[in-house]
Amino acid sequence: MPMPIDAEPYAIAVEPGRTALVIIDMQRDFLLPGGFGESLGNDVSLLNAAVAPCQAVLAAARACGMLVIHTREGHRPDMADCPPAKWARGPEGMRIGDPGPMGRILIRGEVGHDIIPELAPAAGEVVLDKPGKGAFCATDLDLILRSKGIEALLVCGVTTEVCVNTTVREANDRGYRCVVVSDACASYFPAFHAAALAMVKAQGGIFGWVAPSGAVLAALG
Ligand code: C5J
Repeated sequence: MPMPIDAEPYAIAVEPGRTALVIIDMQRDFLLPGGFGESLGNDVSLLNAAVAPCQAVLAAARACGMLVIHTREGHRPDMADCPPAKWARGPEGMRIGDPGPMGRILIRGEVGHDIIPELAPAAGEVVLDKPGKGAFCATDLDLILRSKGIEALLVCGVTTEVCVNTTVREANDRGYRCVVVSDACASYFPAFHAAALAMVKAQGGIFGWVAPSGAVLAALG
């Protein structure tokens, strides 16, 4: 049964069985002090506004049996999958792989790399480790989605202009219809958040649709 979502630039109907909720990088390393986000000089508290809307959309998606995918940006402990050009960002001693208060920054298996407890994945949900900003780069996400017959994505997470936007662009080019849940995404830069949402829905929805969590909840409800 298609669910119409009151979105911009126009309403979009999605079928729960052919739609996945993708929650991007709601990791301690981005949301809490001492992680990668802060190591780059950001005020991590700005991201926390997205937590409650994400929780609400996650609960609704679970209730209607939707496929849920949680992504985590990070690297192998030996950092074989971290390109030097990425590693070299940020001040020395606060780079990917360096020790921080939550373990080595952005390294798989460390406390900081994991998803915040408020959005902990449930048994059976997909947890997708990605080395890049986009969730399709060097991962099996496309294979998972196609194997499950998914054609539309509800996208939440952080940050709106980096990993959310990159993933939506990758997904759009692969033929998925994407709805970005505006208040369930956040950025260290409010202006970038607004611009990133505007880019998605501009020109008749050039990369996808944008809807607040209230509209998504009303549709899933
Ligand atoms: C960043 C992300 N901002 N998850 N990662 O480096 O957006």
